[in-house]
Amino acid sequence: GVLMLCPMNPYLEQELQRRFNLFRLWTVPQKSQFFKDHSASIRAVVGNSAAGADAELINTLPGLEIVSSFSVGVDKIDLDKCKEKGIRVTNTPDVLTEDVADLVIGLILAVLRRLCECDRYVRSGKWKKGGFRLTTKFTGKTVGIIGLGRIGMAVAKRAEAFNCPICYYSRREKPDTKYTYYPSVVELAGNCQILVVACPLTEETRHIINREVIDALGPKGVLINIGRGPHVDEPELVSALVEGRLGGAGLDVYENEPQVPEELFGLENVVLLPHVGSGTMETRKAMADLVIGNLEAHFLNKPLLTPLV
Ligand code: 8YV
Repeated sequence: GVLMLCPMNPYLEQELQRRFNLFRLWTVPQKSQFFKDHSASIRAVVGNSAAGADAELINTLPGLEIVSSFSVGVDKIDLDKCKEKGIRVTNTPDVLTEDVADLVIGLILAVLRRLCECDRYVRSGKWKKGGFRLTTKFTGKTVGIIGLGRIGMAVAKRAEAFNCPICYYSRREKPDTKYTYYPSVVELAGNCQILVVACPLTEETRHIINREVIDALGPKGVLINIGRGPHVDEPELVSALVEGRLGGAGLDVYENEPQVPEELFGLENVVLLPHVGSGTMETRKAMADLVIGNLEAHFLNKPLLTPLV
């Protein structure tokens, strides 16, 4: 049996249903009874950015062999516990890199050029009473990237086309890039106008955007978060934006999704997206095919396509 933890993608659901004995956890009326009846037969779990195999679920499923996540981020999975128990883990890297990097550029332009506010300006008829006020140029601004992995590199490549100097923070300096390295996030924030969070969420990167970093970025700085909500100390971000201590923000992720701090709703220098970084038809299909491909490889004793553990 394969256990899907929450609804993610109709194509994925349909293809899993076709191949396996599929259980949909969100449709189960009585979870404890369900686990009593089926725990022993469940060999695979399919989760995503919202729901993963935590220690409790892993302990409930004695026959669990593989966790295949419909996401690149695996912060909802207890990787140590999986390692310890010999449970395999796969994710969906690469196929979503371009969409997420594209969206970073979209968010930067939306914040600096006030695209959403401009659209509202036209629709509400305000244009007839006068033209839109001036905004801020993107081309040539310094872009700082936290995490120069697949997504971070794809953001850098795009920003280079806008003639932006690129700098980055990561645990270690990357030997084969020409981008400027800063050994701390505060230094990075102090030396860029646009700060992009593109690293995995771990114990070390939780609240990597704190008050000190926000102050270093300053009233002309813009924060872009396409990583995970908990990368940011959200109350600190909200108060900095409300008090004008930070120039603006483009956010795709939040600490407590789908809850978004309502203080942000009235701010025109903030663009709020509902976690759609990978949300194109093309990419979600490719992600689904990877989830299925990993499960099939596992059950056929073949090498996994994108193994993490
Ligand atoms: C979500 C993501 O997984 O890949 C990730 O880490 O956050 C997204 O792609 C997607 O919304 C499906 O839940």
